[in-house]
Amino acid sequence: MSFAAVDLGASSGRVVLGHIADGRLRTREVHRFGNGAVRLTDGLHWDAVGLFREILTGLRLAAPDAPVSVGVDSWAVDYGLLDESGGLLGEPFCYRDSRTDSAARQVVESIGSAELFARNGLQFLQFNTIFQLAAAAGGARLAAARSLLLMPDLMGYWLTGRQGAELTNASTTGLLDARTHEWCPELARAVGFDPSLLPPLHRPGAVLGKLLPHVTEETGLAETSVVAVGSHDTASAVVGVPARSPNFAYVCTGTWSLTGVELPGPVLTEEARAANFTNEVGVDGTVRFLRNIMGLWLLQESLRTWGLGPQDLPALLAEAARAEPLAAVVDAEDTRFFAPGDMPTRIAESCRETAQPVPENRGAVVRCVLESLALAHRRAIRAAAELSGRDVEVVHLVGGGAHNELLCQLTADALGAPVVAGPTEATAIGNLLVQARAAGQLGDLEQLREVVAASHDLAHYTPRGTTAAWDRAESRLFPHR
Ligand code: LFR
Repeated sequence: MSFAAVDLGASSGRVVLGHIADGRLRTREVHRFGNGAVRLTDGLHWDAVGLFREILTGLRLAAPDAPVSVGVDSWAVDYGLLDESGGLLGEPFCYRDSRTDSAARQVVESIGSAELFARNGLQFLQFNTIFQLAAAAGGARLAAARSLLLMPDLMGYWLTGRQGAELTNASTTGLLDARTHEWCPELARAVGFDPSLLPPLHRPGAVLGKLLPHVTEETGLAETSVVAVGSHDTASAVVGVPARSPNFAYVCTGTWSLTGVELPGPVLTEEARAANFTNEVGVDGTVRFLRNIMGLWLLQESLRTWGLGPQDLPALLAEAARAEPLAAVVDAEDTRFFAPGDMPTRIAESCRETAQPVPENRGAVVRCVLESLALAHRRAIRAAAELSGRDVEVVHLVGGGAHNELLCQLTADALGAPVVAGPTEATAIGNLLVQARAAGQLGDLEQLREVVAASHDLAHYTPRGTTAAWDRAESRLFPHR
């Protein structure tokens, strides 16, 4: 019995087939495609229709294996608005669009950050859906809208004709109650948004429905259902962490580094709010207590600034490995790095402001980026452990960064703790395993993770030396904390 995972990332998407055999998950990528935001006259957008076309292409390529189900995950918070006939009201905005710059602060000032955190449990990120809606309030599109669908739910709607909101992704909107996991109509109204536009919630594992006839015709898939997975990519990625005990932290790498621990319930203390931690809902009602760290976006945008591509990365990483250790580090949670643009210049500015030497060449910039990420991973993991009371014995680094040996080693060094790297495709794997379970093949999360551990070669990194140099680098960068 095979399953198809559609995993949409901010810089690429893929369709992956998987099936369970002898307690292992065998996967095969059938389609990979590029993705990226496009600037139009009114701001930064995603090409939602283009993404759907790529999904259809991927499903057509998957058809010979006749997957019993398809599950879709993507990055969080972004949405499409539908009119009363179900038509899309304009291309969805990308969360990096600057229209939320001031709207987010205004909402926090009017509701109060303590009140907001007490209700939705989220870290302040200026792009949370609630702030995007505040920025859109009063506009023509919202006035014409009859429903709001998050990106994977929009793709699910186009596949099946059914509208709904999958819970893990709904938890990133800022409109979900962190305790009851129900929509908060009062928060929606507070930002001028009509809560009746929010579709009914469903959980990972729910069957959404069969493919629409024209989708069947287009793809050649006849009996396939669409099944809800952890449709927030980070929720699926954490399912795909090969942890063997509860005492682990994770770093889900990609455009972002989502860094924290998995808990049975939210931590809604004042300390957690002040430390800007988030409580996102995971598969099986778990909570991801984490912070968003800028991640490999810093590297991707540096490459773009230099006119280089992914094929140039190995040479740059080799230069970075030879560069002077801990010459300069920047704060990888600093919002100056959020918008697309010239990262090497922003890094240089940050180094000057903190009285550190400016990296002199590309290898030194890459070294600075990776060490800054490693330091940010350490700070988030230590804070997560302290604020939640969870012991952390091992750090699992999953996603695209697991290929980056220098990043993995530096993370182990900074923390003085072992790092287990892999799988790189944790998100697609988590997506597939939840579908396999919906088909009756697997049990609890622990069992899902046993399958991951049994199916993938993992790389183990042990810390080199003491953390003294990292302690010095941290106090140089954050002298008052
Ligand atoms: C990772 C991710 C993060 C979310 C960010 C924006 O791909 O989903 O979890 O904070 O993208 O949606």
